[in-house]
Amino acid sequence: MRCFITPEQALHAPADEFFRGQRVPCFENPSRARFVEQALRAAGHTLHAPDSDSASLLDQVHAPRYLDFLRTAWQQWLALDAGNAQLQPFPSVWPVRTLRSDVEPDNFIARLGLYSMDNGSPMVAGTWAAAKAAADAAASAAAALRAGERAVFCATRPPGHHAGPDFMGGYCFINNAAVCAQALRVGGAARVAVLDVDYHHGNGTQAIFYDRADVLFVSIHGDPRTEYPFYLGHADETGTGAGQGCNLNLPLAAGSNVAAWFDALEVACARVQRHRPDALVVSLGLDTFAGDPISQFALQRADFTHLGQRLARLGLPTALLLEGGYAAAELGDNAVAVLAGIEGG
Ligand code: SP5
Ligand code: ZN
Repeated sequence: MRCFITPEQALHAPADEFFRGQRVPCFENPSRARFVEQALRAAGHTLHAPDSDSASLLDQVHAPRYLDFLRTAWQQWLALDAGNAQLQPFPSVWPVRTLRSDVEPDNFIARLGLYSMDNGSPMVAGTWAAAKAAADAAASAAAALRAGERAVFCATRPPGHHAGPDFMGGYCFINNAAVCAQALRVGGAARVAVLDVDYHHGNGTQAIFYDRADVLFVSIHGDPRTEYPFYLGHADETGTGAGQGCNLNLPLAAGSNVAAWFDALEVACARVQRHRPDALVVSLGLDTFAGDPISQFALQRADFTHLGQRLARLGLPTALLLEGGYAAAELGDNAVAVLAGIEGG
């Protein structure tokens, strides 16, 4: 299978994030991509650098003022104080209900809050370069499908599915799945389906396509009543306007067993087929793994192969994009298991 990797991923290496009031080492770190790259090589997959530029697509899924902020955020942070080079900026204030988000504050931390959904998306000097490279891979995956590939995998980070039209969140900055889906549309696909199997609801992808009928969004995830991102991902979110009926959330209680997960996958696949898409984008979070340190589903290695086999049975040109998955040392073998299922099934 054609796989894309980005050396720039190593440039996004924040030291820590907040957990229970303490700073802890980032779960979403460069070792994840290294483990995946190693496992792909060992399994004989061909690895490529991106060969498409996502620049013209970014404006189609994100607000220009958000992209301007993201591109220059680190320079803005440094301009405040040269000592900031060794520090991670975190937001501490957000424009929640009754507050205005139309006026950009002059204060950097206030702008960071305006463009963030949480304080869980630490940023460093190389974040933009890494995020842009991952988006380039997503655009390249779409181009490869257009050129006749049946399946493509982006072994990239940072992930993207929590990033909304104008905000970062959940370790995500640019919504790679949205970039890929939009690239497929621009490239001639009349309808695209995005299937998000990450443990966490893909709130950003849902938001970007919520009013559109051309891009179906289907997600299987931990129930947001107890699981991140908490404020979106419920079953009654079905789309709006022209997009009414083109959003399907399948939340499962934290701790749900593997059988329940595959039952939901059947419902998801049936909905994807009813959309009659020309291509499929899979937000491939592997944090559904039993050994994941921050998630609570129970999939084992063999289950990832079964997932791949089920996806193959849809018979669609498919772009798979790595999202979460924090049992880093097992992430590569779990990703390879999905690809084996696709190629064998
Ligand atoms: C892409 C992706 O998977 N993003 C996930 C972001 C989750 N951020 C919140 C992490 C909260 C960790 N809670 C740990 C509970 C451990 N018992
Ligand atoms: Zn996740």
